[in-house]
Amino acid sequence: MKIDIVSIFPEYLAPLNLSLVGKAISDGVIDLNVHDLRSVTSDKHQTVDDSPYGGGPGMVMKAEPWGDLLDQLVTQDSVLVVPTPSGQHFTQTMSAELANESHLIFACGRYEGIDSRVMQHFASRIKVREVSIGDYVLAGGEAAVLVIVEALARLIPGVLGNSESAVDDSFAEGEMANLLEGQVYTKPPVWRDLEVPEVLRGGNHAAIAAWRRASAQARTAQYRPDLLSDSE
Ligand code: 6GU
Repeated sequence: MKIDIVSIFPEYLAPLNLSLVGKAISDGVIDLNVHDLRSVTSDKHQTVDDSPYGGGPGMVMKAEPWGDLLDQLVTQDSVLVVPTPSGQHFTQTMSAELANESHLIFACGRYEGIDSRVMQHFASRIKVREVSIGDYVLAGGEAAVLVIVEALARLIPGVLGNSESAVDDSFAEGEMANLLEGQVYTKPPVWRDLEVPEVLRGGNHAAIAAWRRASAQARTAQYRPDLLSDSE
């Protein structure tokens, strides 16, 4: 998969070279490039923003630099992803959809957002998705892109090893679908007087599966009762 990220703070994306995404990049599974929006400006101050039409506080990112830089990156197969608190909620389903694409371009807005004509124009050429990672406001799209790229990268075939498979994840498909993951334990069997549940230390696989399901249901009831079906 090819990923291009456009930002006025390209250094903000440096952590993508670490850990799981970093490994996928060095393995050649992901071809990731970060671009500085200011590289296409030609004025002395490398201006990328201006005051909003209609008045009001804050600044809006200008259409011209975005159009010029995106023109260099866009191909027939590109999907333009625009992180914004006013976008569609990012979910595991959307993550899997994006993981299936061959080319993602992330446009990181700052200030009050990007001139809407940029999204309108590129929507007539390629798929455009405006995406929010939750109900809170960030100062810019960069932190959201770190979240979205890490979430989708682990769904690309070959990125996770067998031992780290994504099939058991909270929000994955299957028997535990729509339940949060329950409690997990490792050695030692007793730590500060706290014991690992007896059933997990035995070899009864049906009993272990039942215990895990009950643990997942209890956690879901505590934190996300909205996810529980009537039968649960
Ligand atoms: Cl994707 N961007 C910004 N700036 N703020 C957000 C967000 C995205 N998602 C939630 N808040």
